[in-house]
Amino acid sequence: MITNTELEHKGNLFPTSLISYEHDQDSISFITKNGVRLLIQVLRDNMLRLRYATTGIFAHDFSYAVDENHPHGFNQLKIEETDTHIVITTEKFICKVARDDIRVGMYNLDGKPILEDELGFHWEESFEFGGSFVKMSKTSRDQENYFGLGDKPTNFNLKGKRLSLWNTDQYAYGKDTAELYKAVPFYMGLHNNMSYGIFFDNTFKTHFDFCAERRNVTSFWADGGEMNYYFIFGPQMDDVLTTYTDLTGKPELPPMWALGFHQCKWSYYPESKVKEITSKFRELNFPCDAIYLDIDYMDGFRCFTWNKEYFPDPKRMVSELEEDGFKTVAIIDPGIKIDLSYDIFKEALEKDYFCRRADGPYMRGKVWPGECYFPDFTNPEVREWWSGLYRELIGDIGVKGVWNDMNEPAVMEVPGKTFPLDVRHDYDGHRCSHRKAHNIYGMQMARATYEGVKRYNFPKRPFIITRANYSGGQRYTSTWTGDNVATWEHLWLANIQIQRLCISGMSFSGSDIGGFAEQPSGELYARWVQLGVFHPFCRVHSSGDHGEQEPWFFGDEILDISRKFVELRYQLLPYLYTAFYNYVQEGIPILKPLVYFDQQDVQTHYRADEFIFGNQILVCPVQEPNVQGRRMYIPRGKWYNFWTDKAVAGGKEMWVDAPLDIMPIFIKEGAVIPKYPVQQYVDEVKIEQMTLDLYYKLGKENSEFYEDAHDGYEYRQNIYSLRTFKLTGKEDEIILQQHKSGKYSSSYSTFKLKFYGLPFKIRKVFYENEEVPLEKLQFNAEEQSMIIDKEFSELHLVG
Ligand code: MIG
Repeated sequence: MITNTELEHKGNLFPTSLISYEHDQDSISFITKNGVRLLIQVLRDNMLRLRYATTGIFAHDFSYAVDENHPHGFNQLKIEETDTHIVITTEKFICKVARDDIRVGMYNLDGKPILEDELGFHWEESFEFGGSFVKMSKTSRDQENYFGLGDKPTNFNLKGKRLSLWNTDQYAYGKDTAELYKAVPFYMGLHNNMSYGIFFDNTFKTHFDFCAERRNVTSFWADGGEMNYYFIFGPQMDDVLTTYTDLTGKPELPPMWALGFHQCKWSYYPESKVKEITSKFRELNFPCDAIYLDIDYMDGFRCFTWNKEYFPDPKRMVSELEEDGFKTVAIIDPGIKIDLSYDIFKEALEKDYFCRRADGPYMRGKVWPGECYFPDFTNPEVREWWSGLYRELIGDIGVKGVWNDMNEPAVMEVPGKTFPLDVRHDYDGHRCSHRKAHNIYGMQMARATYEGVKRYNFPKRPFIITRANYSGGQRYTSTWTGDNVATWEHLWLANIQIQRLCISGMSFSGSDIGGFAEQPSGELYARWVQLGVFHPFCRVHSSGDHGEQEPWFFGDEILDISRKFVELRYQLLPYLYTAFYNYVQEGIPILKPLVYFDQQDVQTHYRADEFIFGNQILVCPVQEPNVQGRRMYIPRGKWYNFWTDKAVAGGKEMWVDAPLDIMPIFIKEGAVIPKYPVQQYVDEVKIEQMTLDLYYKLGKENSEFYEDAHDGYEYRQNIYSLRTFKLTGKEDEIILQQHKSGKYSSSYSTFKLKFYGLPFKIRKVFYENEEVPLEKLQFNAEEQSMIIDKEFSELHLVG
């Protein structure tokens, strides 16, 4: 562990002056007098990769994070020499390497500094583990701010923080807990309206200091491995993030039911209890798509078994639940009970699939089943075996989703709560110790789970949720923020953590709504549901010994408020699904923190309560008890209060009413929001008509609406529909144009258009340039609505 001031660190070694460099295609290799090699790879016009080898020799290049199909290639590369520097210029920015000490600086094309090395690369050799602590420091500008790093439970803006990444089971963690379940060594810096990203792809324990130790220095370092990082230039944050997500990969579309409301608890058993819960949802008309089985469904916590006393016929139960519109999701942990009468244990033992200590014994640790061994998920053969274990659970019994927990990996009652560092791993043929494999263990488990669920659920899409993860893990799985607590502070944290995960490439995430540990008041529960329905993953979960957390537990008022918001989520499913499509296609985060939405407005740099859901809905949770409203910042532009339809001009903070049944929601002017009718679960009813809510704007705004079969893979064969709506508002006219691509044909034939904020009364409607009498469109003057064929291409509404 390095805690001392960098400069006090006597053991630090530094590169000396450059003796030569070589350029070969996309790579430039620099070598210093003391044998340090720096390899700069030009991956895209806005992305370089920098690797340093202290001995001049690089280890075999391998990364779990980088998507093998990531786009790369550049338009321009120029290399020039000056007296002091070697200068690399791409189409987007300039990188200078100093002859004196190979310190690196990045500049925009006008020569303005984006990011410059302070000490730059340095390292400290470790005799103990036979590698080096590899370190990097950068200068920070006064106005510079920092965002990212995955699930960290701290202020959204990271300036002034020092954090480390070491996946840890943190029951009831708190604000500023340094290490949580995930390791996402990616952050974005922003100053002078220029944003850049750093992805430090090193799976050892990593550390980040954002001006905590020294006001004008940011540093990152690792307890081993290679100084290997990617520099991505924006200047827009969305360019940085989509480039990062291109590099580390995007998931496939989830089945739409995975975006519904989910109910979970540790644990629902026996079968009669599960049924009692699901029936109650239907009886109370409270929409719900999934029910979760936590560890007690198993036989003595043995993975892939069932407790036959509680669940005598799982296949029948799962299919009955399915008939009632519930998908079943079951938990699977990594620890395999040491038990020679347990097939899976025996097989793994025979095949030598368990992790071993340095001298040969198995890694033995206590988790829920008692003493366990742990499969080495970093071995491709083990992953393949693990995938195959899902045959019965998914293929035969019909469970639709799998929940991977405890995969930090967590071990009970031992120092460090995880494997000791000497444990050996295959690391896909790059044998190493746990020091290097720890942070990707959970990701590789989720990957094997994904492959298995996908295989046995095919041609339907898989749903996986994991607690531990590493950069790139978004390709395989969704995630949640682990064991939070039923407090107002944790509601505040959940809001920040999910926004942070969204700008760390992991949009498909949510918190345990209501809090996992302890019990929420009805008020806290309602406020948390209000926020949770705007998170990409929406699940109530709680720990069994802390009472009930079903929506009806807190009385009718809370039930009604919760239902009202969950119904809103179901209405907005087509909008959320479209945002998901943008995430899957382009890497655009589903939630957009205000700084991401409008980085030019410096007011946003310290804002974290408010965020944009999708592209056009502004949301701000209420995070304290006993209030009738709150102050919030409305970003620049004009917005409509969703509840009152009143327009407000943004760029300022204002008071917004929010009694308990209201959470502040605003719609961007010009938006076209697609809505479903309320359903009790996805695909409960055939959609006969879609509603489009149109919010008047003087000027233009584009909106999108993506659809497909909600499950399956036909969308990849062009069987989807992507509608782009272009709204143009004038003083006394509104024009709506539609462009459609893809071959999916939806079940409904008409749109119900509802207008908000029109400054005129609609007198005439032109449909494809022909006037149509208002009655023919079932025009409703009071509601400002009309019915129109879904395939229209142009509409003019004239006042
Ligand atoms: O040691 O499976 O975060 O969601 O309910 C606790 C029981 C293990 C921790 C998970 C939580 C889950 C619980 N698990």
